[in-house]
Amino acid sequence: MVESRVILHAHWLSSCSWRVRAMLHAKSIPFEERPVDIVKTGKQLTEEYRAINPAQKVPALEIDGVTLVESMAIMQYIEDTRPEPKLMPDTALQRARMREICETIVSGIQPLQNFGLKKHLGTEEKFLSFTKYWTERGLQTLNDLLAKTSGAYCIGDQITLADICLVPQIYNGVSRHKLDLKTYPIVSKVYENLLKEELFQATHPKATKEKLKINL
Ligand SMILES: N[C@@H](CCC(=O)N[C@@H](CS)C(=O)NCC(=O)O)C(=O)O
Repeated sequence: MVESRVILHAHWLSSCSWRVRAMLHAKSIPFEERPVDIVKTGKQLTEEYRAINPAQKVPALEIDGVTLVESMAIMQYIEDTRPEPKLMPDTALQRARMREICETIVSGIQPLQNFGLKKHLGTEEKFLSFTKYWTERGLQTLNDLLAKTSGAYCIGDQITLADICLVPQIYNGVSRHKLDLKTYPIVSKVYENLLKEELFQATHPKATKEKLKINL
């Protein structure tokens, strides 16, 4: 394997960035996080950043001499190249269950609440009601899926990619969209269990903001 410095281009509060940050932490891969200001200055929309990620979004990961984009592709690459500790279940059925949860979040919720949509949805009010609707539908789906699969975590008692997708998305919903998790008791229980894990405390946006000395 080519050895090189690992650089995560990310935003401290971005849920997709948190997925990759957690993945790197779980696998004990040392990395440098380079902040991309996607909120105030819109650095992601510059030509300079486009050369890093053609989608002009975070995250992007420089690893093993290549640059990877799309958080799920990055997570799978890390899992494939650094198999320990294992973050995928053993059976094909459980891996499919894990991906149902990942897809519900990655395709079904996150893109429909990404703040990049804001300027295309007219008013703040329209943006908020649009994102709230799709997030709530997604959370209901997750609650139903978790009823079949969860133990302490999304898939039984093993931390998997599903948990790494779940925590950042629920944190977003609760902190930004002020969603009440009481309506989704299984999501709420799994989320609370996961938040206690060192993996999510160490990679939490607040810890990251402090570590990177980001002042807002
Ligand atoms: N499917 C992409 C989504 C990336 C994405 O939407 N990133 C958001 C932050 S979580 C972003 O960069 N938003 C800024 C924008 O859309 O301009 C992934 O999983 O990496």
